[in-house]
Amino acid sequence: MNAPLGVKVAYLYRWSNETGEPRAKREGPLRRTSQSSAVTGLESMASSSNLLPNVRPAELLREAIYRHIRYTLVLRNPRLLGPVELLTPVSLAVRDRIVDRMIETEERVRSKDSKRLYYLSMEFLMGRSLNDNLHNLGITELMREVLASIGMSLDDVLACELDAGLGNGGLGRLAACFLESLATLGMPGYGYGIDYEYGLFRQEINGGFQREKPDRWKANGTPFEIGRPDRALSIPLYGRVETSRDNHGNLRQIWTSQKFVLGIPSDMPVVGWGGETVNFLRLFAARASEDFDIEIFNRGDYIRAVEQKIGNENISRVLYPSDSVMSGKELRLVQEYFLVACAIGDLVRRYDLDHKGYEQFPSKVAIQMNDTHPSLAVAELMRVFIDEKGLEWEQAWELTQATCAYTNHTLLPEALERWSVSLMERVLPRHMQLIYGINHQFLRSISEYSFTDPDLMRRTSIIEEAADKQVRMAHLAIIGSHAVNGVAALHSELVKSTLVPDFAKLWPERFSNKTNGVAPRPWLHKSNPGLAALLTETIGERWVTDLSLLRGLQKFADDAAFRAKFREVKQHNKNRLAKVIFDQTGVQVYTSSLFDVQIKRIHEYKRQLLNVMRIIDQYLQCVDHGVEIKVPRTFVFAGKAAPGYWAAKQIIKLIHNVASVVNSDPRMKDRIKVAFLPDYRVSLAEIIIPAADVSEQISTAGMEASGTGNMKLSMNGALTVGTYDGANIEILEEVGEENFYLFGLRVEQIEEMKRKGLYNAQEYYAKNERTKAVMDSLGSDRFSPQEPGLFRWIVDEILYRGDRYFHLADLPSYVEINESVDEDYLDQELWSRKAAINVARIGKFSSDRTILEYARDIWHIGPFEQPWVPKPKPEAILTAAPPASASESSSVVG
Ligand code: 26W
Repeated sequence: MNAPLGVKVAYLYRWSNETGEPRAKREGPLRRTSQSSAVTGLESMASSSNLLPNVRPAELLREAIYRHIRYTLVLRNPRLLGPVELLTPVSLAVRDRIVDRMIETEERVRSKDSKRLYYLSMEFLMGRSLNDNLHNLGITELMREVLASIGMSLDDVLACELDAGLGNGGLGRLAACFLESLATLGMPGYGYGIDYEYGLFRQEINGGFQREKPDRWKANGTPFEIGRPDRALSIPLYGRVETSRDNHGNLRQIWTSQKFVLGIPSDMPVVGWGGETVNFLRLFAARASEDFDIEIFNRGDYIRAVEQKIGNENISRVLYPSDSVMSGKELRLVQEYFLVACAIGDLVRRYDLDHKGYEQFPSKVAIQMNDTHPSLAVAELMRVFIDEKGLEWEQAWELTQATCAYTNHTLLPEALERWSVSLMERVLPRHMQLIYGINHQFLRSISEYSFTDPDLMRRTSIIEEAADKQVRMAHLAIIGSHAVNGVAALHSELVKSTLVPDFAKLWPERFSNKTNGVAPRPWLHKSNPGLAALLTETIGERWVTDLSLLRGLQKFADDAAFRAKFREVKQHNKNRLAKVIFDQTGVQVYTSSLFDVQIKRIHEYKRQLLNVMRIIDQYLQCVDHGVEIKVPRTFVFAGKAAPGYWAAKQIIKLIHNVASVVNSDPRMKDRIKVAFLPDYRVSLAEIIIPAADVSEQISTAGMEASGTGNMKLSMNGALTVGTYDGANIEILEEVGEENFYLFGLRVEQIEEMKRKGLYNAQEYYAKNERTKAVMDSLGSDRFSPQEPGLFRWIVDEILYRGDRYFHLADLPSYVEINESVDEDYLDQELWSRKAAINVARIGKFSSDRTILEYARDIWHIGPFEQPWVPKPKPEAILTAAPPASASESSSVVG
């Protein structure tokens, strides 16, 4: 170390105390403008003042790392540490800077008494934190330099961080992008979730079959999780409800004899671009409480009592790995309630810190429910208001409804949550009672319509009257919310027209669309540095926080020099992916081939099978009919199948079998390669997406609510081959038909065929030679010579069992559109023009835009326009001091 640390720290403190008041108060508005920016202020101080003589940011950072090596890890020689060991001290050095800003952000919000948004979700797919945080603080290169000075590569350290894969797919990653946008926009928005010990399983491939392994994501430490045991909550479960009278003689319901489990929060900081705002994701872990089951203890059965405790810590053990079929398992219901009770307990406590009474609650708190998984929030808020705060039903209901909002992410009937009434009565007796109350009040309110529509009450009731009565969670969420939205224009229409038409008619003003988006910092600026640099060089840097500015690129699509650079960037990214493919799968691909990418969960409705059929078709055309393949392609697949989803797992096996036949057939002259990259996750997506030429978005129309991978790929210069579904439609509208490869049936056609029973797969089979050949190859073991009959089920499913996903109806148009892709790709100038136009016109799909719409229409949280955030300056990040007022309060981050 160069100089005694204490000296420099003293400098920093003195410097920050100069004005004697917190920065927030000096600056006024929640969002600082670039003129009044504290960062700018700090910058000028750092450069012009002599308060920090000779202290370079790199030295400060190195010292911070050394300090953690010594005092956190208790190790002596930094040069002897490997990348895994360095991950923690490096992260902690960055975290210290972030914590200052987190405290400052909280002070700012509290001093302004701003309305806060709480985003409740069972899933947050955060990926790796260190890289994201360095990036948004603008100190990645600085860190690279610092680590190089001790002989370490930053990339090696970054690669040691295990992804926080606390989600299944689209819904979980959307939540992560939303948090990033909220922080970048300077909005007080916080994520609340579960601190799963195991995230989504790790996928290994064995003989072409998926094997699930536990995801020990915490194994290398989680330095960005800041434990807050002092904020623990006690969560009641089970027990029974008794009726008694209170002091005023009123009837009160008392939930009693419950068991208790503790919810222990940890905060993951969420750093906005430039580091001005640092929000947090608060994750709760379940811990046994002293008095979980007091009765067993009282009976003196100590060992059993401890065993029970261990059992209760299972609540936050593992993420449920299905994103399509609800499990109906008691543990999942308990998890959902655990999240909701922790979140509501915590956010009400935070509200209580600064407010008296609850009249203002909805003007200070917004709760967004990410699908129905946290929809018990409606009942829990009612319980807290009535049972704990003593409010009357009517007022509690008004406040609850004005606070909550619900986003729907799927129309698939098997994914809609229903819980059996008997299970809910046992686990959550008080909530069941409240749900009956809510339902009763709702049904009474619509009773006037029963004269004209006697069936209306049965259809809309929260309780489904079946042999085993069920609670329909979507109905609870809709009735308990003031706003309900879908995630793409088509999807939001389908929510109204097919999912809940009765509610849409009752309350048309409650329904809206909020088309998804993705965060451009992680998904473009960070993960595609080559393209980012080209964009900045061409149109300036402001696109990073205002993606609509990418339009300025449009005229450069006609500039041959620009296109050449654009192609060069893509080539570089393809070379990098080719190495990863080889390392992970042993498949050698040609970097000059077209990279055709389908990366997403494996699902029949997403139709990976359609993609495979097309590959088989090309293969058969080539080897059986001598048709020349004009454009060499590399087909890249990645994605996990839910462990209990047999067909999806078989599709993974099929991809592998087709890959091994096609990749090794000399007649193909290496023109087609197929690779399945195992263990799809955020950090792998960051490598695949920048390298894609073609993005496969080929779901059966009406089934993909939105899609977000489609946006990421297009944003990175891939052209979409897609159906008229989800957000594909809006991407098509933005980029223009001539820059999008559209094929397949539309929703109305699918609906009509379903209604009239018109879809006959056997007809498609009989009338199309190539379709027939593909199906026959699947039935004939051509792709399973060692495993006879392996893929016969596909033929049965598609030809004889009605195929809900209309594969054969869309196969010919899919094959045909791919011929246009080939033709266009042969003309590289034409192709890169189209790809560049895609990037230029993709601005709508920034999650900043999405968040601004939620803020304006649903949450009523400012700012309502996107501010410009200046590029972060390392000096400011490294030399910023803790806020002067930090010592005044012991609990600044509440
Ligand atoms: C209860 C089991 C379960 C778990 C997760 C059912 C359903 C889900 C999610 C709602 C599935 C999901 O991730 N849906 C995806 O949400 C994305 C974000 O809005 C959309 O882009 C995808 O189209 C949609 O499939």
